[in-house]
Amino acid sequence: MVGDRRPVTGERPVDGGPAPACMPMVAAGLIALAACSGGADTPIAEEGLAVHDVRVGEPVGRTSAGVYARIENGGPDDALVDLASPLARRGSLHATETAGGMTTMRAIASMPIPGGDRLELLPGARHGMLEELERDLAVGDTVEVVFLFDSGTRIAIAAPVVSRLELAGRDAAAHDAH
Ligand SMILES: [Cu+2]
Repeated sequence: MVGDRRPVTGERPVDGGPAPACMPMVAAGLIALAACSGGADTPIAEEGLAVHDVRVGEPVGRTSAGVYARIENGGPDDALVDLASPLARRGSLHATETAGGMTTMRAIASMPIPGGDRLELLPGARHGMLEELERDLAVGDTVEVVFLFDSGTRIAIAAPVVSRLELAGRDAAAHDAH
């Protein structure tokens, strides 16, 4: 025991960037942990941008993989403009569209996130992609995904590769809650 005087720790990383709040190995502090435990309908209490619940989908055809996340913006209006990863030649942002029974993905340049709002990247909806993967990814691997914002903010998250079954199950459960 060290007595009742505890240091104030971890509310913001010392480099000034937004906290990668859902990474368990980062000392993200009580504010971030509380935010991580909240679902999509909880108020956005953080300052600035925070990226939560990042998952990389099991690659389809081995060359590209979807990226799914919940991004919360407790600061001024911003926009997600790109993704990057050391394991991919490039990233992209996609909208999923269904017309005449055909589902297609269309690249989009920017996904706005107004201040006080959130952006959800979900299977079958708006999502990110890592393209031209440098190596095979397997379920259980960890991939660094960097989220790039219009403001110049960059947030790097170590994200798990999850199976398509798990992606479908989680998002079905999330939609049931609405
Ligand atoms: Cu896509």
